[in-house]
Amino acid sequence: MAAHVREGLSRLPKTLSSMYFYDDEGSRLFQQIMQLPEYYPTRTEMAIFTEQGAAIGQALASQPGQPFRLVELGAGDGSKTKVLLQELLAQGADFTYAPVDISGGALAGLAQSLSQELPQLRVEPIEADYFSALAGLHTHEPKVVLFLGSNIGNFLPADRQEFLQQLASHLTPADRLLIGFDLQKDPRIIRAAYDDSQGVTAAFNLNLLHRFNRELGADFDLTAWEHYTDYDPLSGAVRSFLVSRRAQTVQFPEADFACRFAAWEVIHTENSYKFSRPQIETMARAAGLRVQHFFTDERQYFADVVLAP
Ligand code: AVI
Repeated sequence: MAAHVREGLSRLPKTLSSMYFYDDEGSRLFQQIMQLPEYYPTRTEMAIFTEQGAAIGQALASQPGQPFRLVELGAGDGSKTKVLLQELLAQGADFTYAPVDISGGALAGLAQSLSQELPQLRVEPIEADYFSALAGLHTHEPKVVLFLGSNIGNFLPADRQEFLQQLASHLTPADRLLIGFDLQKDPRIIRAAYDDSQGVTAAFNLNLLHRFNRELGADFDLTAWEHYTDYDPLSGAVRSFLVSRRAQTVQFPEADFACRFAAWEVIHTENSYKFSRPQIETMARAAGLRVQHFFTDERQYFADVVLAP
């Protein structure tokens, strides 16, 4: 982390990786974000699963009676996935759920809650990064890979394409991918989702600085920083920043590094891309995939897309 922070803050514009948001406090704040009235993606994806679970289940379990492995990349607390798991079980699908995460603690919590809520479910958690997990799956069963919650929106376009291509390279013709995409819509609705009235998203962004104070011994003065976010409908990107309210120098003793900030200079902390259907189809094609089903909500805010090689 120290090396990344030093490298990111030596660039212009200064940048920090959004992967550092998710320490214990950041994960707690993200749980709160998902409940906010302005943050529609989680609720909307959940509604798609609740209202169209039967059709989604059929699209995923494409060959009736054939056992398959349901691999979820970045499962989190699994609250949305549980709706889907319930639906598949109700349909009598024969599958093993394999949540993938680099955090053993998160996987243990998920496995524990699943054993209570869905005791009939077979669960085989995989503690690994996404591609090691896919490469290490020595099974002849077809697999269905889930990447939900518009996590794909947090990649830069080139990284996103590379990620899709890598995912596609792990799929055989019988395999399927289900990806959640947040769709382009009224720009004001999108912007409000990342600048909520209770300031939870601001706290989530500022927690990065708290984290560096805690873990790298940095001396960020939190009163001298603000959360700022914008949405650009042309690129489809929500970009989040931390803004330095005054000229200041921050020390990172453990990284043997000091960083100067001009007044109102920003640190770019996150991208959350929003997509159109034609764009999703083009991206899929470029990765050697095709869109088989496009499940969306009434307002067309979010889409869960089934892709096949
Ligand atoms: C995890 N990811 C999909 C969230 C998003 O919407 O980009 C993270 C987030 N950042 C601010 N609010 C939510």
